[in-house]
Amino acid sequence: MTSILILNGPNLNLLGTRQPEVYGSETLSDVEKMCKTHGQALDIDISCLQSNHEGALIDALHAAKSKFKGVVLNAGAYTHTSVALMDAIASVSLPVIEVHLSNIHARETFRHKSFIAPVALGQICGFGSHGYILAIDALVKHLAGSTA
Ligand code: DHK
Repeated sequence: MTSILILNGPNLNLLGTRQPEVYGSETLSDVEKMCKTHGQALDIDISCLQSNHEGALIDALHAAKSKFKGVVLNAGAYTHTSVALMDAIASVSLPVIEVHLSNIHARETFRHKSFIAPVALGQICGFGSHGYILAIDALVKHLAGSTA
């Protein structure tokens, strides 16, 4: 069965209470449940992980290589700062889709730069939690195409 990792970075554990006007009122657990339910409908296995630590996210990407067919990644603020995460994604050669709840391009200029984008399959932002569903669908379609 195809398996996908949903990987969330710093502060996303606070979803629901963290700036709901920007990030929405759903909790991370709500978002993860929604992803898992969507996975069941598509007959794919969805695993979820969140960490506030850059190294833990890198370790998760390294480990993902042998366990998952692709990753949906919201790296939070590390998106805009982390060469190490960019290198980890490039090193594992797994398809990674970058997701953000908010439209990072309509926010402060420091959020316009993504170190993830150049090594990601694509970027989805501005659609709230639905972005994770769009990313899963895009990844599944990509994986079907790459094995056809
Ligand atoms: C989440 C964060 O934590 C921010 O640091 C990013 C992203 C945007 C989001 O919209 O999901 O800048």
